[in-house]
Amino acid sequence: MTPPRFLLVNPTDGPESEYGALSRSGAELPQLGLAAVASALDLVGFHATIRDAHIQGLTERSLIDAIRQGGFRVVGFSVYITTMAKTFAYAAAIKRELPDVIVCVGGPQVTLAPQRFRTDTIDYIFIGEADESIVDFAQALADGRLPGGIEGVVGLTEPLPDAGLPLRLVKDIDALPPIKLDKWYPLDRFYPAIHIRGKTVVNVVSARGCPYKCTFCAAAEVNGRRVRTLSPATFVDLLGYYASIGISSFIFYDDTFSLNRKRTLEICREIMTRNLKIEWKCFSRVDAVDPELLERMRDAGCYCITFGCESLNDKTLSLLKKGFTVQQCIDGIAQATDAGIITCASFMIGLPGETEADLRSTIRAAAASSLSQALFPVFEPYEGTPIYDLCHTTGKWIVDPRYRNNLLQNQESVWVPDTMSRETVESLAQEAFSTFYLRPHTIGVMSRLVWPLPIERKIRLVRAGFDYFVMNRLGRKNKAAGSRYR
Ligand code: B12
Ligand code: SF4
Repeated sequence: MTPPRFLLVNPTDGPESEYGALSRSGAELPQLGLAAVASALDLVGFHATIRDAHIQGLTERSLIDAIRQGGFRVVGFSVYITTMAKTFAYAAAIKRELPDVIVCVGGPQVTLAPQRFRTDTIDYIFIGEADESIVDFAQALADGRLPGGIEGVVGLTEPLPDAGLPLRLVKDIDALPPIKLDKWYPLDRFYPAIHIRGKTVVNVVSARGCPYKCTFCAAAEVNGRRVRTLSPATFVDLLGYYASIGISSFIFYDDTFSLNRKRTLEICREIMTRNLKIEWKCFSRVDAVDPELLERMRDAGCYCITFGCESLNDKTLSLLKKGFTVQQCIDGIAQATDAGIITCASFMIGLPGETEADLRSTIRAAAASSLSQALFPVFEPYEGTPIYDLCHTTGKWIVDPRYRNNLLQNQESVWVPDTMSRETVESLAQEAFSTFYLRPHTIGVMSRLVWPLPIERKIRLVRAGFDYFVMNRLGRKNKAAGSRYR
């Protein structure tokens, strides 16, 4: 039997479909999940090719042509909430023209809502981490068997309980092959968010899983609560590999990079000992940093941290089960600023039970803080998270949640709480951005931030500001706001 060849697709339309008027500030980065799957297949000798629809272009026609020309037997899509509709359209096109090609799906949205993918155009659904299940799957095909009974994989004819299947997670991620993105993607065609330093920027993950129970977040539902880590040496080997091919700027996409203080210090020490001249940005929690740790991180190249604050209102933080208080947010941000690290915080606007007064207090506190950057997206409930269920009794949907709820473009509401009107939520989201970015402190910080950036990113930043603060507003004035969910 000829070994099956895999075509792995990121079906994204790029930041335009995710961020609307803010798309110029957004990123298109190589999809790590697909690269993990491709690396696992490659290690055991199966062929895989990755295609990013935004960077490399993709239409239904060109997809069919690519499958024919490449002799691919399996096409796999990595699905986020934003790419669900596109995935269904591509899958239908494949089944129309090439019914013998096996279509499979994996990724966060599939793990969170597997039942949505129970259609006759999708042959196999992968739940959880697929680094190991994809190998079992490929081996079955190579042996001439139809894959069946594989943990973490459901075929069209196999039962899928309403509650879904247990996640398949990799126990020892240190034993997985390193994800070397340059093997799979034309790295120079991707681009990071506007504030990221460096010309070619690479995203890496050093741990999987999150022990926290924030009610709005899908991270633990996708990668489980048990944290599994790469050893500091393995992780820094990967950074060293990229440095050896001329890449010195990184985004560490761990959910909470400094979760384990000792390990974080070891990674920083390893970077310093090897004298790697790199700079990196990471994501963390305000209660997972302290002055000494932050200084070590800065010395090892950390120039920016994004904190998931979500709100600067204790009532809302408690509803979200964030596990920290407003004061801890203010302190964590101040400590990072004192260490000379650029700080960014993400907030959400229009949460269940939130009132206009609550939101105004968050906006005021963010504007009074030492934060360098802040994001104020309208809250979007993700299926498979605890807050999603709460949303059914505490507000109303603007779009039909059964089919898609990624209306977040241009900060438009997907769902609004009973405590505020849609107009109030959307205008407060705009007000938050204006209040924060048009204050002298932010303008000063942004100017210093922008100075070392490559010229094309400076231009993107200016155009993003123009799109958001001028064009988006003009567009909005002409648009009647009302529910599109019937
Ligand atoms: C990095 C990241 C991003 C980055 C980079 C994405 C990229 N190009 O890789 C950026 C900033 C661009 C991003 C954007 C968004 N993200 Co994001 N992101 C993450 C983050 C922090 C890590 C993802 C990651 O790289 N993990 C490491 C890899 C190895 O794991 P993985 O991707 O899960 O892949 C494994 C499995 O899922 C599976 N798998 C994945 N793909 C495939 C494909 C096949 C064929 C198979 C068989 C298996 C398979 O196997 C892989 C290996 O084990 C997660 C949080 C988390 N802990 O998951 C959120 C997360 C995935 N993002 C989320 C969201 C909401 C978004 C946005 C929709 C935000 C927005 N409103 O715009 C956009 C959508 C992007 C898009 N393309 O459509 C949600 C997912 C919710 C959902 N239902 O989709 C998460 C869980 C965070 C959260 N808020 O709860 N994101
Ligand atoms: S918001 Fe952050 S800390 Fe909370 S569950 Fe998600 S990844 Fe973990």
